[in-house]
Amino acid sequence: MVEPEFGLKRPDQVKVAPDQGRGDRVPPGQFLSTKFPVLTYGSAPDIDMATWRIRVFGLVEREVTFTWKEFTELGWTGMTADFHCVTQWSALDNLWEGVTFETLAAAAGPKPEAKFVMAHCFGGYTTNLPLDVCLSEGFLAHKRNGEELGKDHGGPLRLVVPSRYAWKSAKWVNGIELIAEDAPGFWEQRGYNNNADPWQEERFWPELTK
Ligand SMILES: Nc1nc2c(c(=O)[nH]1)N[C@H]1C(S)=C(S)[C@@H](COP(=O)(O)O)O[C@H]1N2
Ligand SMILES: [Mo]
Repeated sequence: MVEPEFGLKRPDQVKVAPDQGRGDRVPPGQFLSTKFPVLTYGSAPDIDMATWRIRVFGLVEREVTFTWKEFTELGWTGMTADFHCVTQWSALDNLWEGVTFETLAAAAGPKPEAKFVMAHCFGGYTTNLPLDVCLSEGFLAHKRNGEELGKDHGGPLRLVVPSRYAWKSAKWVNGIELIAEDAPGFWEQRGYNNNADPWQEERFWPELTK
């Protein structure tokens, strides 16, 4: 695998996710975990780096598809962020390494009508997010705390969206689709809350939460 040349030596090279500035860092109903459990529906896909691609498509000025090498050359950086799983564990201060969503999106040029994102993954998983959320804090991560994600945590590349429950942090991401109207992804079609804000405990559809 191509190792991008990037040493996280200067703190100003690392983006800080918006939630990091909060006084209280653990959302209601969550407990702190020092572990990083694996949560996958089904099994982890087998991915061949030689044929790996990521595509940005939909409401864009120019559809783009990158090989792994091309992707690593887009602008390698870091982001520190907390991670909140709907099964109630939170892992704070993760250092993610990869490319910001903003950088990836800029390569394709979102059209003004683009308001939402559908993330697509190897294996067929999908999740939906507002485009403005993705642009401000979305991150395409290859490493966590200095280590490659590995097969179970979404390697070689996963989306990370710190301000939403972790099912929105799509593993094995291979497509970013920009759309005008919101549409539910895999878990959002199956009873998970569309917005998924951990600070509001938006875990499941309101009627299922009560
Ligand atoms: N492609 C894909 N992405 C996924 C999932 C999945 O099943 N498939 N599970 C989601 C859920 S429910 C959670 S909580 C997080 C867990 O990430 P982790 O296994 O790295 O802890 O990944 C999310 N991303
Ligand atoms: Mo989850």
